[in-house]
Amino acid sequence: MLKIVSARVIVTCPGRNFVTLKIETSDGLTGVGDATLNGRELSVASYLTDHVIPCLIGRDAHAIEETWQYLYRGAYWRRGPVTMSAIAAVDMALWDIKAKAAGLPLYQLLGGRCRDGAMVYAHANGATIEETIEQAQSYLALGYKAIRLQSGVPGLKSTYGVSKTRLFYEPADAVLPTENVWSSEKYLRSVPDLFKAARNALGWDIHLLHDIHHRLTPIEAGRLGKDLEPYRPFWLEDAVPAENQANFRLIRQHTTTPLAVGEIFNSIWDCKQLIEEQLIDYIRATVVHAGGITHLRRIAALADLYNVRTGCHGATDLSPVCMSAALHFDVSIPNFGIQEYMHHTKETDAVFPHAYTYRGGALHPGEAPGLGVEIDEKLAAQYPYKRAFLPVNRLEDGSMFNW
Ligand code: GCO
Ligand code: MG
Repeated sequence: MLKIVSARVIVTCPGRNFVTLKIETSDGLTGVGDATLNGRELSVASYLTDHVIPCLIGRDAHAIEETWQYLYRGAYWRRGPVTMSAIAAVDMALWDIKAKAAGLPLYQLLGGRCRDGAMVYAHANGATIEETIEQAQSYLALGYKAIRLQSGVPGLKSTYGVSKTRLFYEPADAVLPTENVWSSEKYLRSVPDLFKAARNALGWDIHLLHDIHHRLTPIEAGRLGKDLEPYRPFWLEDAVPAENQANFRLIRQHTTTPLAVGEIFNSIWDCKQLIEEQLIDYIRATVVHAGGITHLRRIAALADLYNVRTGCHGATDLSPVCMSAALHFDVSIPNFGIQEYMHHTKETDAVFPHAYTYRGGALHPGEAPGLGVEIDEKLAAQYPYKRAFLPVNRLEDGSMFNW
C-alpha cells in the first residue's frame, strides 16, 4: 500500500495569497493541491490542518474516490466553499501522486487526450472602450483566439474587471474591503457600445466574452443579451446571482446569447437544475472550488448529457497548481469549451515551477509526470501571508449590492 505519511499546508503570498496542500507518501512520492479561497484563505488552511490532515495519515494514497467520499460524507456538514476547497486540495494532491507513481502526465490517467491543448481566453480591460480595444489588439498579436472585454462605465468611478495593471486583474487589493459604487442603468448603456466598437476594430474571427459579475436582474440580463446578439458574444458570464437557479429561465426566454455561470459553485447540486433544464451553455466550476478533479469530472459528465460545455474559472487567485489540474482535465473531457487564463506574477511562477505552456491561443499541460507543478517551499517561505479582501459594492444610494 502507498501510505500517506505526512501532509502540510503552505501559505504564501508571492504577489497574492495562495494556500497549498502537500502530501507525502511512504515511498517518498509527493503531491500538491491548491486550496486557495480568495479573501478567506486561512479558513481553508485551518480546515485542512485542524480537521483533515489528522484523518489522512496512514490512509492509502491510491484510494482517491474512497478518500473523497470519506471527507465529503464523513464531515456531516456537506458542501460549501471551505469544505469543498479543502477536499479539492486533497483530491488534486492524490491524483498528482497516482500519476507520478504511474510515471504519466495526469491527463493519461483521465482517459488520455481529446485535444492538443485547451483554448484559453485572455483579459482585455481599460478605463475606456479605446483602451480595452487596444489591449485586445495586443492579445490578437499574441495569437489568442478568445478575449474577454471589460471596460470602465461612464459615470462610475471604478468597476469590476478594470485593472491598474496590464495582463492581469487583481481585485483582492486591500487590508479592508475597497468600496465600489454601482449603477446597472449606466452599465447597461455602456456594454453594447463596447461590443459594437470591438467588432468594428477586431473583426469576427475572434471570440469575445464578457463578465457581468452577478449584477443584473434576470430581465435586465435578458435585455442585455438581446442587445448584444448582433455582435455574437461567445458568452455572457454570471449575468445574475445564481443562488436561485430558476432565475436563468427568464433570461433564456429573451435571448439566444450563450450564458456561462458557476465560478463560485462548489458542488454538482449548485448546477444540477441549470444543466438539466439547459438554462446555460457553459459551466464555470473549477477544480479548486468544486471538490477537485474527481467531483468536477462528475459535473462535466452531467453537463455533457445536456450540451453544456465547460469553461473553468482561471483568475489569478487560482494558483498554478489549480491551473495545471484544470488543463489535464480540459484536454481529457469530451465537452470542453474554453479555459480562462490570466497571467500570474513572475514571483508566483517562480514559487510554483510548472510544465504548462502557452502556444497558439491554447495552454498545454505538458508531459511531466503528475500534475506537472511543484511548490518551491524555501522560496514560498520568503513571502508571508498578507491579509487581502475582495471589494464590496454599493448602489449610488449607499445600499449594499453584489460585488
Ligand atoms: C473571473 C472572476 C474573477 C473573480 C475572482 C474572485 O471571471 O475571472 O469573476 O475576477 O472576481 O476570481 O476571487
Ligand atoms: Mg467571473
